[in-house]
Amino acid sequence: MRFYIVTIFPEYFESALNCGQLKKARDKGLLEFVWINPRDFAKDKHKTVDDKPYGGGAGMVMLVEPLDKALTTVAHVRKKILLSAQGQLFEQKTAKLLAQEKEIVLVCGRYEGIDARLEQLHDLEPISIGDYVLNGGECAALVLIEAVSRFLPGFMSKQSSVEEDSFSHGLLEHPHYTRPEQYKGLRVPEVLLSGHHAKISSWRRQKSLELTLKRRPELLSQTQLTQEERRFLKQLPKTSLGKNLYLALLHHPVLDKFQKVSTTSLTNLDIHDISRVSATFGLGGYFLVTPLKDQQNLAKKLIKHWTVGPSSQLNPDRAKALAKTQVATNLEEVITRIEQQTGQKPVLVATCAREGSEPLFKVRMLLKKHPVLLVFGTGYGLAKEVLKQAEFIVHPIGLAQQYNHLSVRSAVAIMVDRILGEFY
Ligand code: 4H6
Repeated sequence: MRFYIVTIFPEYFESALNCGQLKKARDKGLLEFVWINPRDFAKDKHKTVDDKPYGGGAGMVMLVEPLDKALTTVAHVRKKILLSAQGQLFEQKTAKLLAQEKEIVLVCGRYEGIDARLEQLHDLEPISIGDYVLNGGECAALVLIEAVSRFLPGFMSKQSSVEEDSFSHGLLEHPHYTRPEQYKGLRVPEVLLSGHHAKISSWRRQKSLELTLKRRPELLSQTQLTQEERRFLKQLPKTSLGKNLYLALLHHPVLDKFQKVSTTSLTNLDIHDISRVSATFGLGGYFLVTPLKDQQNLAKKLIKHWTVGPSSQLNPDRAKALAKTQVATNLEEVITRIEQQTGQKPVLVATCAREGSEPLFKVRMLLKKHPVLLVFGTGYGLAKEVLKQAEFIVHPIGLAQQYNHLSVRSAVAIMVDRILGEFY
């Protein structure tokens, strides 16, 4: 495979491409590098390759002409890549794909950037190695070269190992051990000494799953897992954010259809279904909030019926769900009870079908450190005074639509899943 590297700093690559496996691959003729320096195509005697930006601003911009001329010398190459933070993300699968090419041109920008017309003159594919800014594309080009080269047949001493690496299965790699068997009292896991290949391979897969869940859970959603692997992940102890999340369903102060502050009645479906969401996600608690004594008594009677009454025997799942549902007179009482339970004042977060701008992700982040009380309104939504009391209001669900009349229990289920929902 041949890389053409367009750079004003060819010396940047010297040591990196003359070490270890890359050096070996070059010696074997597996890899070949050709440098093209835009400076060699500069017109003036000073070999200028940059100039001030039109429109003003700090720094300099790479001139289009030297780069255009440099690229014209490699016009026959199909794959031409511009290393740029504005590009598509470079991943293991990109590396594997690029390894199919015979020749690749890598364009490395410097200064503040490149005159945009270069991309109109040449078919360049912008690729980024990650969300950060570098002084130049050279370092990114090296990253790409190294990741791609590993896929070339004959590059790795043992070809199978590239397929066993992190990401090749969409998971993080399992830990490795070598001699001695014991170091400073730390032993190598027994299974690795057993010689039992099936057990070792199953242990490695499990470690790989564990590590991925802990550090990069989003990778699990893009990976094909077997039933057994899913079962394994399910039984792992959870870093349970759920127990820090509390729900309150407010029946006062809420708005009526004339935007007047009023009080609504309890709804049996909301009591049951939100309790079931609360149990399913292992939440800290669910509070039914109403100032009306007879409504409170009704709720308590209903909860008792399902948790200790005759139905608790017949329907133990429902008993479990309703066991965590409590009745409170107002929001202040809910806050006090959460404070008693956790030793911390909960962060109050409001929900509203009409306004609110904060992403639910913010709630997930908060849960790592604080209990959060997510407040839902009934009727035509929470009264202004409650919205004002809240730290922030989360973004309503389904905002693209004009129609926004989800039942509160549907909104609860969707929001809780978006906050805590597992990726896999
Ligand atoms: C092209 C255009 C790649 C290349 C502008 C390159 C990050 C990545 C560069 C620039 C890169 C990446 C010059 C803009 C320096 C900022 C070189 N940065 N820049 N993430 N920089 O892959 O100023």
